[in-house]
Amino acid sequence: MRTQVGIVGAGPAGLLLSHLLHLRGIESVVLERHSRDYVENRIRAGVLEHTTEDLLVQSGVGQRMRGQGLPHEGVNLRFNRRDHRIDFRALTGRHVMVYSQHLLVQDLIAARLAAGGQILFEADEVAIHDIATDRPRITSRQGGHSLELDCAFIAGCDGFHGICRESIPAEALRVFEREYPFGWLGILAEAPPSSPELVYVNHERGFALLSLRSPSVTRLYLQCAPDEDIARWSDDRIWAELRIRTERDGFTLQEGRILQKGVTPMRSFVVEPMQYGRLFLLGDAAHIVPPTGAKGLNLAVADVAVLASALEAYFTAGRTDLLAAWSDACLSRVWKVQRFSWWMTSMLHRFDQHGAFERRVQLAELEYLAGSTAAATALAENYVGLPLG
Ligand code: RFL
Ligand code: PHB
Repeated sequence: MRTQVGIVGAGPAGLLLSHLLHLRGIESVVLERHSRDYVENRIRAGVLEHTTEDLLVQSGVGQRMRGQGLPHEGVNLRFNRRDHRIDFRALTGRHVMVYSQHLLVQDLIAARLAAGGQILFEADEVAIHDIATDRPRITSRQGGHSLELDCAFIAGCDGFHGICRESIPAEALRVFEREYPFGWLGILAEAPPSSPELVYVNHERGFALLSLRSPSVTRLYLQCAPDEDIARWSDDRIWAELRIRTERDGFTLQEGRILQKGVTPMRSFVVEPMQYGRLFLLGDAAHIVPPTGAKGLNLAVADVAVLASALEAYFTAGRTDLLAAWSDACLSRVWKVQRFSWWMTSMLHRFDQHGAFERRVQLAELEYLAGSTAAATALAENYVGLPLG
């Protein structure tokens, strides 16, 4: 089999790249290790920047998001049992869109299949070869048959644990990494949101986050140990801890049946460059941010948007300059977003090694945000999304 761009991974990065390439008349094939049902129901991100929202609408896959997504014009920071609202509309003129990542994945799969696109689900033993040459190949096994795909380029959209990044010689990459001494315990619950907007809580027992998915389903997180045993968290214990951390006068936590629970470790991670020969690494394959800034999916979308234009310039005009500049163009944004995600994480979590001095400094930073338009604007413009260019 031959195609122009072989894409490994049917997460948001791989699917959106395939869709944008199709709109530019460029062929691609997506290989995905899991089943369609699995990727369509994996609960992850929920907040889309306005640039992500605009790109989805402009490329014709924003219809359901526009109908069912919830535009949010601010978030709340809760500390010392009081709320301080960061007003995105007033400070930046923009909003974010709350829309589940798994719905976006469903929308993208539907659009690709309706346009005759090829997504090969349950592809085993995916391996990439000859990436330093101009004839890279992908091999795999699917339904007992072996498959070989000759490509002009390969897009590694296979997430943090994928095989593409590992296929690059270690000496060609520089890795930047920070692991945090905590994780997030996340639940999805059948309960109306306790607050119409997200609430990020700094509490002496640890961070908590109130988010939502719809008027009847909430998404809640608690800071926990990075290797927390979820079996030790009964539903009652989760609700009791959430009640303590989110306490404020006049606030009632809405509780309900817990539909799903899980623990996510937190890390910051970047590889440089994001390209080797004819292999490009996009999204979580190239970088991970801690979820406190709600940025992972949005960064993946930015990588994809820039690469789609560079590949278009190559296939329609033979230009290689944009492909050569792609990694640097992405990394400039990646590092700004890393900084923001690290900063939000540092400001909002409990660090066991911190003493009374660091705790006072953390609270002073939050007070400063609550009282200064300049500081609140810096948070707001990063949260709604920096410009793509
Ligand atoms: P994905 O989504 O991990 O997709 C990679 C795909 O590659 C497949 N794959 C392979 N396929 C074939 N062969 C192999 N060897 C393969 N190895 C892997 C996988 O099965 C998968 O289908 O990466 P992608 O596309 O780069 O997308 C990144 C986003 O998923 C991620 O950054 C976000 O979910 C992060 N994130 C959030 N991002 C936001 O922008 N806003 C948020 O509010 C937000 N909240 C979150 C989050 C991530 C979380 N977790 C669970 C990590 C909240 C959480 C709890
Ligand atoms: C979510 O709704 O899953 C969510 C929202 C904001 C974050 C992280 C996750 O910062």
